Amino acid sequence: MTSTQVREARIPSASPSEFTFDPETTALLVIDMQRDFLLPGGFGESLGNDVGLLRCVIEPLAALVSVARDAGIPVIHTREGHLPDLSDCPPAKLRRGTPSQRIGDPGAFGRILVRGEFGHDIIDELKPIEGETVIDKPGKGAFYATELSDILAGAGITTLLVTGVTTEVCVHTTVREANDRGYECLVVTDCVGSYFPEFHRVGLEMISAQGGIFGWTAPSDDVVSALSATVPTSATR
Ligand code: TIU
Repeated sequence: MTSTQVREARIPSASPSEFTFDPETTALLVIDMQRDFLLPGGFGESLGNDVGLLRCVIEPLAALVSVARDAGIPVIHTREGHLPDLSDCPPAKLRRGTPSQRIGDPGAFGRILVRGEFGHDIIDELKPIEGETVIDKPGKGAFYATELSDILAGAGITTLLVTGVTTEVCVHTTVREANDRGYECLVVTDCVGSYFPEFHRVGLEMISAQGGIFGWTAPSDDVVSALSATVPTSATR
């Protein structure tokens, strides 16, 4: 056994209770901040959604990403989408949605949710920087049919700060997957968004209910404060 210094970050205000984490074993997950979901005139808006409800996430999330980069916390981005021949899209998923606006159909920003198309890529404000991992996922969860587990294990990551869109769909599915795999998850409340304010509110409540059944929640200001006030503590490993 060797004694090492652990930097402990604390968020006393987290729900349902104080959340502590070691920045050395933490990653920031940025889920599906893609043009198809967020740009005015895009796929999300064409389905009748108000993209403003998602776009309010951009500013606090960009700030959090910047702080994470400065703190040396890996930033991992995901994109929901499919191969051009849609061979990785189950027929059941393909059949969902409005008949004129399905995955693979032409949209304002290229074929909807198809890899390589303009609309499939991440918005300019949150563009990954060189060296950051981008996970292309065919499902709502970031673990299903992706290399995410291997990447996290390889980097010794045990805690995830989870952000992105949408709260009740891809964020929730990913947090549930992560929880079952043994990760500690904190969902950053103003850095996740939904087209449905009620789903957003209840979705966040569901994460931390029952003593943190899936994880913790806290606003980005508190995460940023915790990171800037990390204190080294002695630990035996
Ligand atoms: N990324 C993600 O959440 N994909 C979705 O399809 N979300 C919806 O809310 N539709």
